This record gives sequence, C-alpha cells and structure tokens, in this order.
Amino acid sequence: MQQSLFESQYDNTPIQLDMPDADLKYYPNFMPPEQTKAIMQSLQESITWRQEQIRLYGKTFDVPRLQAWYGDAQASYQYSNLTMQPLPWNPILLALKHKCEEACNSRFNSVLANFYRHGQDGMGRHADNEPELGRQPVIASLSFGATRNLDFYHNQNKSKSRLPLADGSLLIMQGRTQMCWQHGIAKSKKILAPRINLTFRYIHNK
Ligand SMILES: O=C(O)CCC(=O)C(=O)O
Ligand SMILES: [Mn+2]
Repeated sequence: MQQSLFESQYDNTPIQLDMPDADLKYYPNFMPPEQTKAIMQSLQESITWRQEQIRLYGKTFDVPRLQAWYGDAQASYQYSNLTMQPLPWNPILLALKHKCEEACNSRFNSVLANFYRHGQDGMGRHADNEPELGRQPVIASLSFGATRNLDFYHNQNKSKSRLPLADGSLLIMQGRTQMCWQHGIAKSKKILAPRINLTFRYIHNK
C-alpha cells in the first residue's frame, strides 16, 4: 500500500459534534471509499495481532478483540494493567499516521490497533486518560470495516451519546473529552463483519 493511494479527490468535511465538556470532530469520509477495503485487508495482513489477556478477580480472561501496539521505540504504554512495548512502524501505519497528523495538526508517536472479529468483540467503558497521554490528549481514531457504535458516558451527569463510526471515518477526540467522558464499543449479536480501529496517540515518557 503506497501513500500516494490516499491522495485522490474525495469529500473530506469534518463535523463538529455537539457534546458538552467534549471536543469531538468527525470526518465520515476521511479515507477515499474506494480504498477502504484494500486498506483494511492490508492492515489485517501486515499487523502482528495478539490475543491479550487480563486478570480480574483472580481469574484470567481473553480480551474480546485482537490488539497490537506500534510506535517509536521510546513510546511504551500502560493499558488495562498491561505494559505494551511498541512494535516498529510498518509502511501502511506510518502513511496513515502522517495523514492523521495533517488533519489534527498534531504529532503522534504510537498507535493502538484493535481488531474486532465480529459483533461479539467489543471494548468496555474507559477513558484514554493515562498520565503519559497528558491532560488533554489529542487522539485520532480511524475506523475500517463494519460500522460499530462508540458509546460515550458522561462522568458526572450520566448522560449518554452514541456515535456510529463508519468505514473510512476519522474521529478526533481532544480537549476535555477524556477528562469528562468515558467511551466503549458496545457488543452486538447482529454484526458479523470485522472492523479494525486505529487510535493514534502521543506518549510523553520521562
Ligand atoms: O474501537 C474503537 O473505536 C475505540 C477504541 C478505543 O477506545 C481505544 O483503543 O482506546
Ligand atoms: Mn479509548
């Protein structure tokens, strides 16, 4: 997959989502629609996917999705009690990183890749608020494949907001979003098709 493949003409207009205490910008067609299938396939094949496990109440569980962590060598990261050492960038991840950096006007030094094999894979409620991300992180979230709902839960007033993340879309989460809201990917029995999500981040290590 060449970076030049991303350079065709397409509608790339962001929508500023109206949620209190959050700063969310959504690009429904960030990637050219005719290229998303090939990109998804390339990500599926080129990423070294891992089945991570998590210990809860003395028992070990498989995390309900496959994951991988790529980035600059110094960008190690704590995630759900796991220390993740990044794998070195591969060409497609690097090309997508550059495209997101341009859209966000921010630098990223790492990416968490999540592979949801079907609707029974998901991600529980959490905030991306680890100290190494800084107080108001800019996070670029790129999605490919099946549309899945990203549910937001306000920390104080318990309001909820549902954002379906489409194939080829980019969601920029920034400002107070991680301080004031949690988010998660709901499971669904109806969804059979796979999805890949990439969240580009900047890790500040001492
Ligand atoms: O799959 C998604 O859209 C969300 C992923 C996410 O929240 C994360 O990687 O921290
Ligand atoms: Mn997250």
